[in-house]
Amino acid sequence: MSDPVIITAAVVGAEVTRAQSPHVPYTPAEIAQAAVDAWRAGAASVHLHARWPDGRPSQEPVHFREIIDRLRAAGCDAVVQCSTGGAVGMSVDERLGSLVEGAEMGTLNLGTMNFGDEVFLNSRRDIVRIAGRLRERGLVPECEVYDAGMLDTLAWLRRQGHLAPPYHVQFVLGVPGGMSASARNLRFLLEGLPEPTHWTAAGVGRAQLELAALALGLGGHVRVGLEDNLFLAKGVLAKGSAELVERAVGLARAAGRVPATPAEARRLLGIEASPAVA
Ligand code: KMH
Ligand code: ZN
Repeated sequence: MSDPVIITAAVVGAEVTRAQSPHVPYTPAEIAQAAVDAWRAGAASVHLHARWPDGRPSQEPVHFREIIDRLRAAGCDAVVQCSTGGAVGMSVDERLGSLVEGAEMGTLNLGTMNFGDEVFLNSRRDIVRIAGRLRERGLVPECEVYDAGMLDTLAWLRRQGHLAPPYHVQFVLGVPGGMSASARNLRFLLEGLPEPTHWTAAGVGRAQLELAALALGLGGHVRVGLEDNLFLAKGVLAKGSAELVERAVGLARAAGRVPATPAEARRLLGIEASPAVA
């Protein structure tokens, strides 16, 4: 029997805009509602970014605090994972603003890369600093891997004692500048994972569906949502991340996998405390 599958909803990200889709949430209330809808659709975990009301990316603690307060007030007990990646061009100090009380996990991006036409900077010194902050706060790191060499950085972090098992790796494939979202690439990356690791996969753009199906078949967890993909089908915008989660739930069941509850996700990820919800 494989583990239940943790479906993570990445409901907003830092890059997609309302010019691309009217369904991209911006305000803390909209982002919280998108997270609650995704949780109702079957997501056990939510990956959060924040925005200013005009849509610019925000790592302001006050925005993250409001999103978390609102989703808990709505009875949502999903695992809350806050992005420390933020948006390209932000300083590490700014990026760390997301790690507010109520966060349970934080992302740890494992290297510098081209990100579209820009450069997403994550020096080894920065990575160690973010890993240290996650440790201080008792947050579970989700290691974001976009390219094969980042697994060597993971190995280095382990050797240096910056990360403790079990490890949790998110393969984000299909970012222009990182590895493409192919079955061959995912299989190759999986060969480089240390034990014990939980892994999950997110395909960018139209690869979201295919990579989710592949990850489900290989025993992994999946991430879907508007951060990575705005479309339900060719030319059909998803009305929100919940629709993409619903589709992932259907794929999981078809693959003989059971979507994890938030409590099961916490057990798998080693998160001890449960949040207080309304
Ligand atoms: N917005 C990307 C540059 C994360 O959340 O940690 C970084 C990102 C990764 O989205
Ligand atoms: Zn993100």
